[in-house]
Amino acid sequence: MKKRNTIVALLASAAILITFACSSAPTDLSKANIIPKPVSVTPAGESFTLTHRTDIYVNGESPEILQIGQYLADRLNPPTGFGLEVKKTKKDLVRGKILLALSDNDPSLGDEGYELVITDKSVRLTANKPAGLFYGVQTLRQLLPAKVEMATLQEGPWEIATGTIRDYPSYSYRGAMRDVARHFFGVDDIKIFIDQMAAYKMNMLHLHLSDDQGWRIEIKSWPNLTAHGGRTEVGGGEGGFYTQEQYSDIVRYAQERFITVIPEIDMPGHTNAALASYPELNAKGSDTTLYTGTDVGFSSLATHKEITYKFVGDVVRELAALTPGPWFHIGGDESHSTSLEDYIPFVNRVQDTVAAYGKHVLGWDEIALATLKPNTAVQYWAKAENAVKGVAQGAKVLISPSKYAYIDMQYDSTSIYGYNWAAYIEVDDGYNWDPASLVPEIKKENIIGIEAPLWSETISTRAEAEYLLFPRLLGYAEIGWTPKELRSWDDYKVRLANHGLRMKAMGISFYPSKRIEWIK
Ligand code: NGO
Repeated sequence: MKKRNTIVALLASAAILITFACSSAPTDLSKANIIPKPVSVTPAGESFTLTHRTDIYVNGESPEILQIGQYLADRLNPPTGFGLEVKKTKKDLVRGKILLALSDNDPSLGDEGYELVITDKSVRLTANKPAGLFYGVQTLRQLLPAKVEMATLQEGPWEIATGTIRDYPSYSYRGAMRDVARHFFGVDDIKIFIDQMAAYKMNMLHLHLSDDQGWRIEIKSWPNLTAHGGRTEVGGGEGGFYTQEQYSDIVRYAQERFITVIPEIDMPGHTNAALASYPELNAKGSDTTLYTGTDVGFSSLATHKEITYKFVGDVVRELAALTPGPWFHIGGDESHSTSLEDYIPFVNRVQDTVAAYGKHVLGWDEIALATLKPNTAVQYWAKAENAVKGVAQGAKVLISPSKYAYIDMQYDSTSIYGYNWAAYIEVDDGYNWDPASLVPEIKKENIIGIEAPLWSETISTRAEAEYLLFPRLLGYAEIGWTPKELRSWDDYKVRLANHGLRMKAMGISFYPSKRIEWIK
């Protein structure tokens, strides 16, 4: 029996040797197709092989570091079948293993940067803060073959080119917005999206939680908002909403992936769902009719009534208490049914309310017509002159120009979903621009970052959302992370072509743009 086992083992080793001999291990780290492109990559010309012995060691006191180690193990174990374990160590290097270590002696990496040193014997990932380790882990994933993204057992070998990557982001706000008001998307869809964002080092998820067509977050002191206002959506479907527990679950899931959730309650316009749920919030009338069309600009909270401010105060209080991040988005766009004389004092007062509950205000660029409080930031989507007014008041700008960054814009005239009122945005159009070169008065130091909003009038399923989101989201992730000098379409399109297989392995239904020579 023993002899037979030995023969079996010998045959297995021979098979492994043959597999290794046939595969050409990657040895040039500079050829790795990493998105977003790292700040610096220094190849060392050899390769490292991940095996069942490559356990993950963590060195650092932060509770998050174990969690990041486990996150990496959870990504690697299903496809490799290696059953890698996460172990604590006090050492700076562990031969033959992957080491994640916190050491705050590398100021140039900042709070989100990392250094990844790969030799033929070990992988060493260091960062000042847990977020940096998390991003380093994302890079490590991308250095492995695309099938590492599969949830089922795949054949190796699992090889990585050696060298050193030092990397940190250009902007601290790298975001995407999901409109769950026009069509509702459930917790599971949003969690999948959070994982997709995390893979590309994005860190801010803006949830557009209310609009004319639906109110999507439970507010305990105003229950009819969801009981009535959450019951439909564009086209008359059944709508839906998040309970506070579900919202907290999303926030937690995002936090574990270093993503901050920013809730938006759009006001004073885009409020039909609230007005229909509580008619006393209307200036006049008592209409309780829900709206399932796609017009904008027809609704307004009654800015002269005190009940409106009681309502806003309650909503902000409940939602701020569930939101650990610093931002609260008050919308403020397209208030065509509110006169400017009413709009300005409304926005001024709501900023105070948000500040009273400990949050900073974000708002669409129209809010710059009001008097901005310190820390209020303006999201530039339509009018440069509004954003410039914000800058003149000392506000920071979040860059989301509809012409370049609206993910609900169609790729071209053949696109099945999306709008084209701002532009057609093919994959190269979405990539080939720079946030700090759009408007002369808005310089890099005025900008907190970039956000790509996905409005959902024309989409209602995860696959439809992914068709618009991917592959463009990867380009927005790169614009937010990679310095302008290192970005070029010619280089990006090759890396993106390689990410087709990776997106496929992740189960993403992306739009196969003809401008990319996808690797099959
Ligand atoms: C606009 C409008 C939204 C629409 C979107 C459609 C802003 C800030 N307000 O963007 O209500 O859904 O366009 O592209």
